[in-house]
Amino acid sequence: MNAPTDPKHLSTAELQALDSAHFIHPFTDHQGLAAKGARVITHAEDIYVWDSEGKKILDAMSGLWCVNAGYGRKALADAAYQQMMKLPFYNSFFQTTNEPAVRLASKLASLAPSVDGRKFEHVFFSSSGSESNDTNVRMVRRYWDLLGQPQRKVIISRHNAYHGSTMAGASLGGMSGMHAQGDLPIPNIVHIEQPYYYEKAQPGETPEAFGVRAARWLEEEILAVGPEKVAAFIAEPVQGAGGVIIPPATYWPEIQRIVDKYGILLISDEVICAFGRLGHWFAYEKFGYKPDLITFAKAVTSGYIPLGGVMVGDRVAQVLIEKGGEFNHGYTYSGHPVACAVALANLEVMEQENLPGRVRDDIGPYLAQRFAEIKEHPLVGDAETCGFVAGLVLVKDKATRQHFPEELAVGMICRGHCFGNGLIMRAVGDRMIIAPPLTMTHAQIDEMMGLIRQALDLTLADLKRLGHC
Ligand code: PXG
Repeated sequence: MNAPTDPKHLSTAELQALDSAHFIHPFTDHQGLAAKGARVITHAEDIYVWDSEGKKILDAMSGLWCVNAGYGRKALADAAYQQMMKLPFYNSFFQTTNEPAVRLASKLASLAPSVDGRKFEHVFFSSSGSESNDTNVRMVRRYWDLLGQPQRKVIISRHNAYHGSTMAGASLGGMSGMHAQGDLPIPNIVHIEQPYYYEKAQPGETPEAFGVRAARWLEEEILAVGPEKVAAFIAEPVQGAGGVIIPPATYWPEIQRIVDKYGILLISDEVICAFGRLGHWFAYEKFGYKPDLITFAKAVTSGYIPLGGVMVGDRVAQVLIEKGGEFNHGYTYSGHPVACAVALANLEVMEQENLPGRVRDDIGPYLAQRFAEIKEHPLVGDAETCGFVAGLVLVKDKATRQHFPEELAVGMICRGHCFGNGLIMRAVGDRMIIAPPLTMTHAQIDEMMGLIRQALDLTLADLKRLGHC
């Protein structure tokens, strides 16, 4: 496209034309998007974003599971500005360090509680969740090599898990659509079924019984692979991008029993679930299990600047540090001073406003109560929350749990009505999901629930018109 006449003032149409001419978006059908033009988001405040046409939208997805402290936080912008003026960048290779990275590592260590004497005193920094999970694969393999068990290479994950989009991240993830493009997974990564009670339980099976049965799929897989070859199990505490799949209470304790029995490492991918999302700084606290490695990213800075990393538990840290010598792994931006300064400011805001505690004791229970009400809607088969994430499933028949035909893409119909009404809610197949900022008031939760109900009513009206209800 020709350069715009006034490059300082681009209209929506000009931005959309430049966008489709030059910007390849993640997970996007480029031609399809070019035909209609991308929505241009221009600014944000509190829990709302605005598009270039002036439309105000309630962002019930916190950007992309990131903006836990809400938009418009001056303290975070100030921290970035001051750090950029003082030291915008220096690397942490070659025996150097910087103050924000040191302070952040020690802050994160202080926020991660020890379980049964197992501590998290070390942090490895990256810039994203995907990179962090690549680091996990490297670290896990290094750990077993150093212990003289190099045959332990296999990492077990779950179908429909999301662990990122790099070669290792997408391989650890269990998204068949991603595996189909690019000859994935890479070797030595296998997947078991997810603990999705609504879909996978047998008739009459209680959530408690299902939770134990689902966890035992891990034991079956360990035995099938050969226990001496298994290096680690990786899982999200609550599956996020897979549709907010909340495991029954019995699932994690049984997983812990199994990983302990076979001595394999446990990786808790908390890219979505950490930093208050489930009412705790880290999600393993909520479920009471004992990970060896914890992946984090997104809300560590509330998404204001890219930062990720791995909390390295004692078990792995001791081997890497005491036996390891040089670990030939790291990123240019590991311990980036500006990103770390923003993370420190973000964690301070979260602490001052007690956002994890608010989720646990106040807005989490309130959201649960409001979501329970939405279960009565004729389209909603099930609706559940965990802390400040929530999901509901759209069904044709509540009694038989019958789904709508896949080609109808009912989730996309509902998502369209959400956008139309000024609400950002994600559709994952037939599941509609939210992960709003942790700053929401009760009144804002009510506003959001009103918009969700409106979108469900409009979806139902469409389905009736199309003869599906
Ligand atoms: N692990 C988990 C659990 C995630 O949710 C990643 C790793 C990868 O993080 P990066 O920073 O590399 O993207 C994620 C990311 C969605 C969606 O559609 C979710 C994510 C990313 C993009 C889209 O819900 N989660």
